[in-house]
Amino acid sequence: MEKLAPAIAPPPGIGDRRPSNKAVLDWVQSVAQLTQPENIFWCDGSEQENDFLFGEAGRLNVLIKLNERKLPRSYLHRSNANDVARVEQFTFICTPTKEEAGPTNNWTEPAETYQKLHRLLKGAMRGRTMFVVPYIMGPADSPLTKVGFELTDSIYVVLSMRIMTRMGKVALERLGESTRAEWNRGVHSLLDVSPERRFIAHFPQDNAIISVGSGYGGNVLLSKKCLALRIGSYLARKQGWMAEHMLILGIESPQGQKHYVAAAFPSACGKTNFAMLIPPSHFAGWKVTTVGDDIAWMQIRDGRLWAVNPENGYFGVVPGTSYKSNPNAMRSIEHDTIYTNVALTDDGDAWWEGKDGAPPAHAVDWRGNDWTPASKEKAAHPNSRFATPMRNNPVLDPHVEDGDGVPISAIIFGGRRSDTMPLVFQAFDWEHGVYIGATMASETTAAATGAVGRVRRDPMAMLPFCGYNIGNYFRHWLEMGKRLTNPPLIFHVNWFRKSPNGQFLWPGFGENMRVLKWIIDRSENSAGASESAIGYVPRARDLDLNELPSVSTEQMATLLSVNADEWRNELAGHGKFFDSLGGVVPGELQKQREKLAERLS
Ligand code: GTP
Ligand code: SPV
Ligand code: MN
Repeated sequence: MEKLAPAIAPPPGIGDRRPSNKAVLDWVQSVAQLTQPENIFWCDGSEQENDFLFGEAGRLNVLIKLNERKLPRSYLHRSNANDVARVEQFTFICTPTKEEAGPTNNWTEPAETYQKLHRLLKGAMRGRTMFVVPYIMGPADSPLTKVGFELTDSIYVVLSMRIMTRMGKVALERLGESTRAEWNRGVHSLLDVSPERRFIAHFPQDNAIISVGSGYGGNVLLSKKCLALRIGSYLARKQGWMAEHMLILGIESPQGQKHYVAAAFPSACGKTNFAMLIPPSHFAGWKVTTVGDDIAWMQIRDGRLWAVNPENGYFGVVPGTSYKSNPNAMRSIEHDTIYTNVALTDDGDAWWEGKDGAPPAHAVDWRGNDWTPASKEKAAHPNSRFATPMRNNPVLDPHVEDGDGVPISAIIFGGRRSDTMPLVFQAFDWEHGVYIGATMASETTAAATGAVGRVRRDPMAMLPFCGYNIGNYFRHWLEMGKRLTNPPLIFHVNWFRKSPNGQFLWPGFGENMRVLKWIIDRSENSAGASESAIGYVPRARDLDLNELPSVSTEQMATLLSVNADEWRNELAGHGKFFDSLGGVVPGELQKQREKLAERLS
């Protein structure tokens, strides 16, 4: 916890490189006048600056240095125990009218919200340092790339932003001198880290974000969910592109044929793991590479959809990560990583539930309390996370810096469903695919505060991230489909179907390659499927299941089954969801639901 961290005093040459854009300088001055920091630290993203700030963060107990031999240049951060995940109930879209925010967002009136937040920010940085963090989202030379500035009183935020974004000089160069340039204004203050004074407010029309009262990742790294998804989706519709909660991966055959796919799974439902997949030994010569693990910005070129990853690092779920489940993630977090809310072993190592090997005999848990294997509490918080630069990833795709992006052959939706949803199925066409995305659901996870394991509709995995009216968002998807002459095929996957005794039926992780291979083959027209009421479903013989010993024939049949009773329930769920949106759902999607009902009857 760092709420009490006092102002820092940088030596000459550090923290004093003021940008020259007049609009930025004026805005920083106005926020400083409001928040009254002791001093302003102008970040340039340099190595010296980073070293200095890590040193200060250690000195001020904002970060704990981990064992240098085991985890070089890596640190542990503990957030406040009341502040461990995204807070959807305190997240607001502040458009001039409530209709623009739509039925799925919390809305408050912009002028009133500014007033309320400015009251909270008044003098909030007294005795502290305000950091100015310039950053870009997207490769330096991409037409999609956006400039953002985050003003924050948290050193943890600054150090994390340097991992998660391209930060510093590169942003000032991209911005230039024009006072009319488009850039995002982000203001963050910890205040007193109280849930009573915790608000994440977005002003899409102003390209502005104000986040107060939290010090936890997704609430305060304003580049990520706030800019790249909420404000991003709003800009994307206006400007004719897409901002999506999707991983992007490349898959290359032994013959050198390469495809890219993008996949939208809700928070903590497997994007990072899928994006770093290592094919099982049976798939000798196949290679999977990561473009991105959480966010895709996509545009149309030559009738195809092209995607860039706007981020520079991964803010990934730690628990369950091991050399067995995700070796590439493990290698990525062996150095230069900030861990948040994991346990600390007596020899300065990081530990979490699901890590390889035996648990330590003693550790300090994520709250800072003593922990032993006999403890009832978890050592690491279920939503503990790593922030690690993407260059640490041993399978980083070589085209990750390409400004034009990579061409997408397939879009995959998916969620955590114990029942109903088969392992994989394919939409009949784009419009049907949009329906599948619009009605997808998932059991809730620890990534947001609130109940875990409750099935909720999460359209395109964007429920918490769509920065405008969800009906218009669906319309935008339908419009994009009309402009695509060579659209990606659309699929739905479910790694999480369970047997009646509650065991996962599918081994998942690397074995998901078998599903990915079918998806790729379908886009090359070289794999079979049977046509069902819900879409094209592979038969067991259409999948490569060789050397997959852990799944019996009966299990496989269940995994691929479309159960009529379950689907009638599912259909009713779709209807209830559409009704709950109060008339904003496009007619095309209502028609899709009627067609599904007919096929099921
Ligand atoms: P966000 O960063 O919150 O957007 O999440 P994400 O979608 O990137 O999820 P991630 O890959 O971090 O996975 C979250 C959890 O799901 C972890 O605990 C994983 O171990 C688990 N998981 C991922 N893939 C699989 C799978 O194929 N099968 C099973 N059973 N669990 C999986
Ligand atoms: C998610 O919850 O989808 C995340 C983590 O990717 S956070 O950045 O905290 O939102
Ligand atoms: Mn995410």
